[in-house]
Amino acid sequence: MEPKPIEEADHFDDSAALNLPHPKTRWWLPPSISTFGPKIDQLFFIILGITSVIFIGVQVTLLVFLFRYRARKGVRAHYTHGNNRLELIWTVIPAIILVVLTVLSQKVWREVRGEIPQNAVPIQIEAEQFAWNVRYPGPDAVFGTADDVTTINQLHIPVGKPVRVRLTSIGKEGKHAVIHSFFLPDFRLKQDVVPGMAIDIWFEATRTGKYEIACAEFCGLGHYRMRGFLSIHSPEGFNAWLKEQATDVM
Ligand SMILES: [Cu+2]
Repeated sequence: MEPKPIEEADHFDDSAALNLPHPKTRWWLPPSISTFGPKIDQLFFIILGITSVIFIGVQVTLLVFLFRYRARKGVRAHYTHGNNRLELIWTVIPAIILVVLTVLSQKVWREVRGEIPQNAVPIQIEAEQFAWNVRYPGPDAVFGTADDVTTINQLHIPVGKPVRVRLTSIGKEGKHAVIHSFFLPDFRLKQDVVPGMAIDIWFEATRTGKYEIACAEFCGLGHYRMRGFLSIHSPEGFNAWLKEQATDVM
């Protein structure tokens, strides 16, 4: 099922169905719902196009040569020193393609991994074996105080606003701090969570709905159940949710 666009789903309700890949299209990419997702997809399609053309060209040439230069009675093998012009062509063209891809990728990379927007909503996520501990600073806007809002495996964010997530890995109750990977397939975003490091990422949703968070790094026997949920609200819905959570804390 196509996830509902913002216009139709601006009043997010918590019982909204999880957006899972449609059985018929699940072999392909899920629709992208982040601001930078379409740019990453575009790069992917450009690279897929170039490599497909080259792959087919190489395979066809291979077959033609296999047939044309097969062993035949009375025909001696021909020794060649190579062809400088051909070699120059098949060196320069890939070099140009790589430079173009580098420039295109760098532009997207800078957006995704560069400076985090100043107005981003701050959130902290501590990954443990085998859950995502989500923390909001609460009404005082300071992390680590009594009014912090915390959830387990439930990340709530507003649509159309950048969100900054600080990722850390913790070992609780005798469990190990290990490497996890915070993966939002629908956002085209994946970031390793490394013990001893605090890694900031950011993203902005372009539509509301409920999506999955996966741990994409094998982190122990319970790795398969390290699944979280991302609920994308309208900005008003998000504030209402946050307020509700904050009063629960008090
Ligand atoms: Cu994990």
